[in-house]
Order: sequence, then C-alpha cells, then structure tokens
Amino acid sequence: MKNIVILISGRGSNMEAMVKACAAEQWPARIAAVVSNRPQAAGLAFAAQHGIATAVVDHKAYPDRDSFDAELARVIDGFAPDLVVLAGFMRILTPGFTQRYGGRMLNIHPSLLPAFPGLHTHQRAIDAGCHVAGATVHFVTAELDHGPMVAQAVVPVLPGDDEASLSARVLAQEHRMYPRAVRWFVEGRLRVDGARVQQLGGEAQVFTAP
Ligand code: NHR
Ligand code: GAR
Repeated sequence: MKNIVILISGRGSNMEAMVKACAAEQWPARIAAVVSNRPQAAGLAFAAQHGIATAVVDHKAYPDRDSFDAELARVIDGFAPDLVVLAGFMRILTPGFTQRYGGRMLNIHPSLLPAFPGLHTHQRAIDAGCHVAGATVHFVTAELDHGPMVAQAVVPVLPGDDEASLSARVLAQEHRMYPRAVRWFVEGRLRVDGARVQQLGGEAQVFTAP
C-alpha cells in the first residue's frame, strides 16, 4: 500500500477526482493526507468529510520560502509519503524541497508544456492565438514546470473562448488524466529516462476529449 500526500491551495477538484478514483478503482495506495498552504482552501472540507487527514501550513506565517518549505516537508513526512501530488498548489518550491521528493512528486500544470510555464496560462494561450490548449502532468524538479512529462491532455481553443470557458474545458480533461497518471505511478508503470517518461502498460499518454 503506497501513501499519497496531496498538496492543494484552493478548490481541490483534481484532489477530489483522485480520492474518488483511488477508492472506486481500488488502487494499491491510499490518500494519506491533504495539505493546504491556505487555511480557507475549499478542498480541505471535502477531504475531512471523506475521513482523510488534513493539515494546513500557512505560508504567511513563515518569514521566507526555506522556513515554509522546511515545515511543509516536516508535515508531509509525518505521513510517510511514497508520492507527493501537487493539485492546484500555488507556491513555488525551493530546490531543497524538490530534491527531497525527487522522482516521487507530480504536478498538473494547465498548459501544453513547454508552452506557458508559470501563471495565467489560459489567457496567455488565447492571447497567443493558439488553436489547442491543455494540461500536462509532470515530475516536479527545481526548474518551474520543466520536469519530465508523464501525460498531456489536449482540447481545442474555440472562437469566443475566454479564460473561464477554456479553463473549464481543460479542467474536465485534467480530472480524467491526473488520476490515471497517479495510478500509473503507484502501480510502478512509469519509466523515466531523462526528459522522457514511458508508460509501461501501453496506455496512451495523450488524452483528448471523448
Ligand atoms: N516548484 C518547483 N520548484 N517546480 C515546479 O515545477 C513547481 C513548483 C511549485 C508549484 C505548480 C505550478 C503550476 O502548475 C508548481 C510547480 C505556482 C506558481 C507561482 O508563481 C507558479 C507555478 C506553479 C505554481 N506562485 C507564486 C509564488 O510566489 C504565488 C502565486 C499565488 O499565490 O497565487 O510562489 O502552475
Ligand atoms: C487546475 O486547473 C490546475 O491545473 C491549476 O489550477 C487548477 C486547480 O484546480 N494549477 C495551477 O494553476 C498551478 N499553478 P483544483 O484546485 O480544482 O484542482
């Protein structure tokens, strides 16, 4: 049984999709804890209602990123994680933190990396005139949104799209892709070779709207 610790900052809909898939599909894993840097994160209530341990490490209570990350790591390690999952987690992590969880920390980023690392990805894709947009699940490394890519989901950008309509279309695919990618990890079905990540069961690493 592998322990998964999920980090959130807000709504937590990706976390929710993962909690449901883990139970419904009987993964060889449990969601050991959900940790938020924001005390008001809506996702904390969902986790608590489902009997999952929750914790808050409020970044505003720490003088710098190193001390915040040290406390975050202490809390996470209390749950003996095999995998740390960033799901809408909004704080940039220090190199010491990413090294500690190297090869066992995943993020979902709402763009087709390497395009649009960082924030406000949907508006940037619209402004750039992109005809496709999407999301990427990647291993977390010190360099922001640059780690080895596990899976990508592609959606069209439609005429008249705004940030709300595009992000909703992408989010629906995130909810399909992220639980699948995490399941691959806990089942030991990912092989990382430099920047390349291979899914060993022959499942598609590209998700498109059904
Ligand atoms: N940390 C490292 N080292 N590497 C990555 O790949 C990371 C990471 C931390 C978070 C998620 C990422 C995303 O998917 C992520 C990947 C927050 C920011 C940011 O600028 C950027 C990227 C991501 C998350 N955060 C501001 C900060 O100063 C705060 C913004 C806010 O609170 O709204 O930390 O997009
Ligand atoms: C998701 O779209 C995720 O890809 C994105 O925020 C949303 C979180 O939704 N992540 C980032 O922007 C990270 N900087 P959720 O809280 O409902 O899962």
